[in-house]
Amino acid sequence: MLEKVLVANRGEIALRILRTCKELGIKTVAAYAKGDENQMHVRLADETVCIGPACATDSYLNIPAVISAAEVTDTTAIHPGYGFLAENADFAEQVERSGFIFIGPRPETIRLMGDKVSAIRAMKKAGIPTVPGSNGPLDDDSQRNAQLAQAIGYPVIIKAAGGGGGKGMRVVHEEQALHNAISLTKNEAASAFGNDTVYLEKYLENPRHVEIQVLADGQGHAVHLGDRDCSLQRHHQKVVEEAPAPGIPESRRQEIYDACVQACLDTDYRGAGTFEFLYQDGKFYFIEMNTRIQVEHPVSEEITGFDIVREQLRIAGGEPLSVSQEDITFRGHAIECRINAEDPRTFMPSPGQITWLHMPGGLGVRVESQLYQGYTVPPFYDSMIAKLITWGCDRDTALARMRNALDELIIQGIRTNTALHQDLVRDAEFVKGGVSIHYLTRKLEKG
Ligand code: MV4
Repeated sequence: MLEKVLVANRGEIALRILRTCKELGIKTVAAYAKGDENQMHVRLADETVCIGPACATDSYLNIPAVISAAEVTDTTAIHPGYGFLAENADFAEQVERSGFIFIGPRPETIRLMGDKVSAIRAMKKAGIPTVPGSNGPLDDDSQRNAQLAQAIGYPVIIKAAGGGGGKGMRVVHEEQALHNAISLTKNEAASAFGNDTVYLEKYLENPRHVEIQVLADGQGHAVHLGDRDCSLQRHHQKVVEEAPAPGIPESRRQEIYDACVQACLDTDYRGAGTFEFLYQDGKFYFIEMNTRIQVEHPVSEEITGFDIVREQLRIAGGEPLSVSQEDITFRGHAIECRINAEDPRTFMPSPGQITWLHMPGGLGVRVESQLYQGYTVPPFYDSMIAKLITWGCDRDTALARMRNALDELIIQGIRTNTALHQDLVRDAEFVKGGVSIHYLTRKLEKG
């Protein structure tokens, strides 16, 4: 087992990682930015190191600062959490070259998946269903590109290989607009990602976002922890997630699970990972792979009773997977609501001090949050301040418990999106299950 883990993150995920380390008897180091001295995980860590000013570029994103913190504390391994340096292949490489263990996939894997063109190629080769498309970079031959788009059929979508998570994409409805869309996306991609490679896919007009959680040890073993539906999102920010995805036929589900596990084995994947799919008309289409622990991992933990962070730490320590697929059983349904410090009308961040706080509780209710009464939400980081997760033996029970949990939640002093969640868990279409990625945006447009 790892002796000492440095947590290179903040907020709820830093606390989540710290808790499992403590549970396993692993010593902890909190690498924190100025202003985060009073974060709960910093108070609870065995050692703390300030890695720079509040601005993330100079602290949580500062590779030399994080590695220096590991050096001065004689850390064994570094957990990057999500966001910040979690999917930075150069960081993972430098961590390893400095003699520390990076808790995550091998740097080559992070690099492979970071380039969406190479990720799609690798997954297609491993037998994962992908979206019909260019299966590679587009060149400057506008006649060839027009032929390709024609063959695939409009609408098509132009995506940047260096993008992901909604950045660097453009939908094209007709040949007339194609050439210009490619040029514009190329230019944007060059300045945003330093890589002007773009590719083309059939644009799926009304899909759901369904993803598969996997764990692999890089020693010939891989398992899946089922799927999650993350279709309720706004501006590419997920708002509600649930597991399992409602209404997917069992046979389809099993096919895609098997394909994902096989792809992990084929690519010698190591660590926790997520295969992102679009799901439309009963079919799965791979779009991206995430090589990190994700915000929504608790819903998979709730339906399996399996600690994903614990397994990440074990894998990083060189141990084989602690379970085989038959040991993982699925029970009930889990839902997660992301509570953000934001204005309910404008969605602008709402930092400030929390003057009154009451967290919900009860059977099947889990709260993942760094908050406490008197906590000040700084303006420098992501506005997510809590995750409310409920479990029930079926979806209706999980939903009923979420209604209660949201009604019990009190956060005063700042504005939050709690009322939006209270509305969503009573929304007839959402309650039915299986809404598309456009549902929330359209609902908000209607007012
Ligand atoms: C798509 C798509 C439709 N067709 N690709 C957006 C984020 C990035 N991960 C991929 N995205 C999309 N790719 C094809 N071929 C629609 C989206 C998309 C989306 C995907 C998942 C969750 C929310 C979304 C919101 C808008 C667009």
